Amino acid sequence: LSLETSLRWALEREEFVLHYQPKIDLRSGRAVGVEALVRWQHPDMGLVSPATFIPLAEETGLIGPIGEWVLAQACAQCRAWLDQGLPPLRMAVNLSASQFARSDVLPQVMGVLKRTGLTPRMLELEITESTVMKNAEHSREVLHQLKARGIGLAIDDFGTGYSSLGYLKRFPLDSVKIDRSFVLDLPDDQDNAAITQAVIGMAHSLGLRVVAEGVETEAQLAFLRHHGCDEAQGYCLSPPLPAEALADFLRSRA
Ligand code: G
Ligand code: G
Ligand code: NA
Ligand code: MN
Repeated sequence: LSLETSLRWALEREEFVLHYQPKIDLRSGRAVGVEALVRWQHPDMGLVSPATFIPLAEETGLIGPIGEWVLAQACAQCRAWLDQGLPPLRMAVNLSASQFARSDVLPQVMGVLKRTGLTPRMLELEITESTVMKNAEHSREVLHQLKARGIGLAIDDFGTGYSSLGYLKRFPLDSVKIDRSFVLDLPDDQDNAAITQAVIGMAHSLGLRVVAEGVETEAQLAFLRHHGCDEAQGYCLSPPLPAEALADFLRSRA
C-alpha cells in the first residue's frame, strides 16, 4: 500500500493518537496549557512523524477529516481532564494552512466546542506565520471571528517565515511562539540571543504573550526567564506525552 492509501484508511483504523506537551509559565513554574501533537502509528512503518504525513494530508485533502478528528479528540481530552478534577489547562491545537483556509473554520471549531462542552477560552489555535500570510485579508477576518468568540490565537514557528512583527498588530493575536531554531543555541549565539530578546520586547509592547519552543537545557530556560519570556515548552520541561502520562505529570507537580 502506498503511504497515501494507508493515510486514507488511518482514521477508520484508529491509527492516530495525540500526545500532549505542557506549556510552563516561567514565573509560577506551573503548567498553564498543553499543545496537542498528532502521531500516526502505521501498522508496518511504526510511528510516522506529522512532519511527513501532514503535508501529504494537505495535498490529498485528507487534512479535512484528520484535522477535525484532532480538534475533536483534543477537546474531548481537555473535557475528560476537567471531569477528573485536574486544574484547567488551555488546549492548543495546530491548524494547517488548508484547514485555516476553509470557509467553515468557525462553525467547525464552534461545533466541536459545543459537543465537548468546552468554553472557547479553553481552546487555543496555533497557526504558522506562513499560513496567516498566505491570504492576509482572509486571515484577518477569520482571526477576528475566532477572537470575538473568545478562542485563543497563537502564531507558531515565529521568525521562520515572513518574520515581521509589524503585521502582528494587524491581527487579533494572544501569543507568539518563538521557533525552536532560535532557542537551540541560546544563550551562546549572539544573533539568536539578540533576536529572542527583540521578539520578547516587541511582542510585549503589542500586548502579546511570548512562548518559547524547543527548550532543551537549563541554560536556555534561565536565559528566557531572565529576559521575560512568559511560557516555555521543551524536552527539559517535558516531552510530548500520551494523555495518561500527561495527567501523571500534572499530578506529580501539583
Ligand atoms: O510533534 P512533532 O515534532 O513530531 O511535529 C512535527 C510537526 O507537525 C510540527 O510542525 C507540528 O506543528 C506539526 N503537527 C503536529 N501535530 C499537528 C496537528 O495536529 N495538525 C497540524 N496541522 N500540524 C501538526
Ligand atoms: O511546529 P511545532 O512548533 O508545532 O512543532 C512542535 C514539534 O517540536 C513537535 O514535533 C515536538 O515533538 C517537537 N519538540 C517539542 N519539544 C522539543 C524540544 O525540546 N526539542 C526539539 N528538538 N523538538 C521538540
Ligand atoms: Na505548534
Ligand atoms: Mn512551532
